[in-house]
Amino acid sequence: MSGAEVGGVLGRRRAVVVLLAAVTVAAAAAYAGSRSAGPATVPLVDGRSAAVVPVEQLRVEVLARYPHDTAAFTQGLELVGSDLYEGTGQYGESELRVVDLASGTVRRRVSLPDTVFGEGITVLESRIWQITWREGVAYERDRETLDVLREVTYDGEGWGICHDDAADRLVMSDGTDQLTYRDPATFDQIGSVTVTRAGTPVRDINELECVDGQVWANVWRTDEIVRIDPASGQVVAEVDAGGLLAGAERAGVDVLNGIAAVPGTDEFLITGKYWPALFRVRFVPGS
Ligand SMILES: [Ca+2]
Repeated sequence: MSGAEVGGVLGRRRAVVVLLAAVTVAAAAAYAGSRSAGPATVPLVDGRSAAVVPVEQLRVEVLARYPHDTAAFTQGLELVGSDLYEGTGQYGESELRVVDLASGTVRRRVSLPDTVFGEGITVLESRIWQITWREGVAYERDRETLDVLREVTYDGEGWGICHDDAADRLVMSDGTDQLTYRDPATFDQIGSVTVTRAGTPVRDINELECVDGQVWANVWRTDEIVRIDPASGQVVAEVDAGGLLAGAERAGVDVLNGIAAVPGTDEFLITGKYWPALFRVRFVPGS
């Protein structure tokens, strides 16, 4: 190859690099513009629209630390009195457990079939709903015996579930940006909403907790917990829950997952899949 040819190749390469850089800058500017401007409203299922709301920034204040079973692939978490109800996942390892909060001792446990991957749980007065990942089956259980009373089927995946006392409906996530509303007696779908933040859909909504008519949610593969207005689907607050485990404790653990309100307080319990600890926390302003 001659010097002229080399120069020509280098010149063309330089031109391509300059062109790519220009395209990248333009795309970034367009993205930043769309992010900063954002949509002013989000559509609602009834045809109306809601104004996009600002997102409150929260951080975690740790109040106490309890032991958590490092064999528990936590998928559902709710507290009733001192009984911590925990649903776990993985094929061949899925269970529903009743755990003593302070000691972490498992008081009662039932296993799911090896062919079923357990996901979220929610405790009603005398019953418990436990959903499954890709099996399309929800188990209705007796709260005392944990025995299965009934199995119902549903379409799509199952990730998180909670019972919205105020509206007397189940709220269910499926890994997308959708929350599905269900009849707590029949499990029939009665509505849905798209979760958005600053007008943009938020996917991977995972374990849920219904508190005072609001829905708190883990976002899969992040240390983020969001509070969702179930009427509009909008994220109204986001919690940075990073840094709870010390460096050495993070070996072998999976993601943050599991949020349970402490009834009668403004406190929550949070943990993660295979985490060695469960934290009693309060969400306070600050980023
Ligand atoms: Ca929960």
